[in-house]
Amino acid sequence: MAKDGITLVIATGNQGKVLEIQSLLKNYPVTLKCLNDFGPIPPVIEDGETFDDNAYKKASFTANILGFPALADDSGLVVEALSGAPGVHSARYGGKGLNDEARCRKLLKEMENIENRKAHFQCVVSIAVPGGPALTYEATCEGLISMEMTGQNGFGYDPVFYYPPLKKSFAQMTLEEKNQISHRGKTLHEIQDEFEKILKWIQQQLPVQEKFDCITD
Ligand code: ITT
Repeated sequence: MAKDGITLVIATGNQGKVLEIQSLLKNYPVTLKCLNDFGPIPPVIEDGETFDDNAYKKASFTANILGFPALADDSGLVVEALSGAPGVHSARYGGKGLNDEARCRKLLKEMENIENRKAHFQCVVSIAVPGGPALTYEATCEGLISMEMTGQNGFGYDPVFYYPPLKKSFAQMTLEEKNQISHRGKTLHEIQDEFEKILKWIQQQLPVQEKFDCITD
């Protein structure tokens, strides 16, 4: 499918998300850019109380600063036995200094001796235009917190999130397998279904480019 004039910025600093979103939108008529294609921009303060709040903040902040429509994802792992933690704080669980592996280990430690392993990933995607409104899509994926880390693929909590229908952790899946069933994959599939309408909506929101004639003599 030919790309058309609309540029959409994938507004995330998380490379794992970039790869999944690029793969899900690669055949659609839009030019995808990521934050690395631009100079450094200030970080968004993610102080919203919900995934919706934070997704909207990231999308509209990026669209306003860069002047292009932007798509942001706010997501996280919601664990039933931990009253929904780490939830909206998934990226900062355990404190700022931890990496993905240390956060997984902390979660497994918290879950030691807990029988109820039920959890779900939640994803909210917001698509915003500069200075204007935003569209919101969301989906979840149910699974279990495993007893140990398994698999090498993906990012974040993938090694501790076991998906019973495929008998694999997210980190044991290929990108394509994960994108079929994950919270982000399902959200992006909904977006794919409406993509033509979304592109029309974006076009209507963008200011009309004025044309100026040059005087050459
Ligand atoms: P951006 O805000 O720049 O998009 P981030 O990583 O900080 O990057 P979030 O604030 O949405 O993103 O935090 C989401 C965290 O939830 C993420 O860092 C992972 O730890 C976890 N997470 C979300 N989706 C995941 C997935 O598909 N697999 C594993 N962990 C995931």
